[in-house]
Amino acid sequence: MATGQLFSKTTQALFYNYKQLPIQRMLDFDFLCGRETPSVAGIINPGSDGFQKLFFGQEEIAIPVHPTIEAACNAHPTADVFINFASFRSAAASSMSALKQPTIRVVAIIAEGVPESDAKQLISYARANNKVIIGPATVGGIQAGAFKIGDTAGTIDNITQCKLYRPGSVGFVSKSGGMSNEMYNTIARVTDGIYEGIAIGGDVFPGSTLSDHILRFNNITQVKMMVVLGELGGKDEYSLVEALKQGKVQKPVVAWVSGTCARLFKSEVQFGHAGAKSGGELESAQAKNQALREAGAIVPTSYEALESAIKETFDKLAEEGKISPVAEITPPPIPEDLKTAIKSGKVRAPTHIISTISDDRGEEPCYAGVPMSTIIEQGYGVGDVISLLWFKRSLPRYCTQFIEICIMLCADHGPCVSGAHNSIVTARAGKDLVSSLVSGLLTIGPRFGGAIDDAARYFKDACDRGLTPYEFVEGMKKKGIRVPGIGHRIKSRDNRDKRVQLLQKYAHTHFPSVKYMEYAVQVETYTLSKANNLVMNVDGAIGSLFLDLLSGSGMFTKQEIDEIVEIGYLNGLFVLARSIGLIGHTFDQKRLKQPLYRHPWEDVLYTK
Ligand code: Q5B
Repeated sequence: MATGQLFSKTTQALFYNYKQLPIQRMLDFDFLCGRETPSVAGIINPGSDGFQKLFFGQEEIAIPVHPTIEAACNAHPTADVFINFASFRSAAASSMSALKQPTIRVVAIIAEGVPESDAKQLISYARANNKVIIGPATVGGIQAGAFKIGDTAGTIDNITQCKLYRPGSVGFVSKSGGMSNEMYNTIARVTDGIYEGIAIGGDVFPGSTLSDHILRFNNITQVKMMVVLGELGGKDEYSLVEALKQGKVQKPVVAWVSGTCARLFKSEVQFGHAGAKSGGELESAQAKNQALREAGAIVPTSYEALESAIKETFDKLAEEGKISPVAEITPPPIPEDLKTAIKSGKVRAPTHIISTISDDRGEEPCYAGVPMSTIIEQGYGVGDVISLLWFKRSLPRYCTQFIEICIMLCADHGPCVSGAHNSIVTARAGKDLVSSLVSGLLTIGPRFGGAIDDAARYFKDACDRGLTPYEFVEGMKKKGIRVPGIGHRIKSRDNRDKRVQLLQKYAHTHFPSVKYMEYAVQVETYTLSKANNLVMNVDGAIGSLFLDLLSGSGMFTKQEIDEIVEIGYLNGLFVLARSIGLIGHTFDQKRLKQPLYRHPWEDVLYTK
């Protein structure tokens, strides 16, 4: 790299602490400048690794994420700039660790409020080891057309307006980051633009000083003139005064120290930056402006006159032929983010998902339009929530209570049924809760617990068509289909399923009509004439009674009932209910510290 240069068009940085916006702004700047490689080589996000997807022009790129500074430096040995977005609490430690890496040459510290004692240690280490610190309390810096630190120069629109996508002839250094944005604009208006701009930060002890950068600019051939924006407080400007007096700076320097208004206040005023307070006459803006003027800098009489001073200096250099006109280029347009384009109404994009049951975008989630606070304040139960999320409406209390009864009655049926057995075996194999639960749920189907929908379908069809139980059952037999909702492994005519009886009793008391359930009872009477265990089971009771709920409540149209039966909502009741029991069995096995289950040989018929 040429003498004095901090950056070039191939400089790459490591970015400490993942901050999507400033990194994306750096990459957008790269694209604007026609860089071939992204200026961010890697991200350090303490404790995590992987990749972060960002845009480089229109292309998405994956930037590696590293858990430590050392790992990032090892992985990217040519990245020599460290951009530190750590908080003021950890900025000093991480900056010191970066300075100690042999590959790191420049460290930019963005955080404001870094303890002064820490800043002093960083400065002395950097000076002793020939490294450069920009900051703390800085926005960073920019080499036009080449490399930019974080948020320097703001939005892409501002960067384009200030022509920062290509180098000009002015070296600029200021204390304030905010004012540097303003000055990029001013300089672009009256000169051929910035070559390099640095904000050293407003702390009392900046990592590098105004004169450090002016002396550096003096050695950069492309820089033809310098602009300095100091501020009241501290003595930093005096080192520049010394350098000017000693003849170390050969190029014109236009300077202004802001804060001349401080004298209008009766007492000492602390301006925005930690270092921006006049500690005495020597540190006043007036004294520093005067000293700079006397040392040979071009110092206007007011901030307003700064722009013309810069213009006059530039025009003079141009007249003398010391500045040749910069070839103007049109930078490529940065593709707009979809979100921004949608917001501005420029484009529309199709959605990929449609949802009608809940919405979490507002102040509180809503189930079918009912806010969570209403659900709680008005004492809704699980049955009401199921009504809202499954049926998209509030059902009368007798219906939601029926739903809750179904859930309670089907929550468990002992450890020997298929689902519980599977969950128990899975839990004993050392699997986690979700695996154990799911292995039990997977047994729910046409034989076990999952016959509710089919029971509703077949009972509805047969009842609506006016088939006699004989015609219905024998018709099913001819087709080789077992009547869903009929039959049980342990229940029988003399050992009825209590759950079925409880459901029937509830419906008789609360439902306006139990037409489908009565039809199912007639079917059961017929099947019991064939075999003792062909009783109505819990699936049959829920299936037939839910048909009565749907048609008797007056809350559903005929079409909606057909759709519910066709889609098959009702097995959901068994799945939901039995999850409670399967979770219980899983916890039970784990609590009992049960070992791996192995089925006994004696219980298997080995045959050929
Ligand atoms: N046969 C449930 O059968 C079971 C017949 C039938 C006409 C029928 C069987 C069945 C329909 C599906 C159903 C839900 C497999 C059950 C549940 C939850 C549970 C479970 C728990 C809980 C039982 C003997 C003879 C054969 C068959 C005939 C049987 N069922 N005919 N329609 N429905 N039902 N499932 O005892 O001439 O000898 O060939 O599939 O509703 O899952 O507690 O355990 O809460 O966890 O194994 O309550 O009924 O009888 O298969 O030996 O058949 O009866 O055709 O006739 P079994 P099988 P044949 S509730």
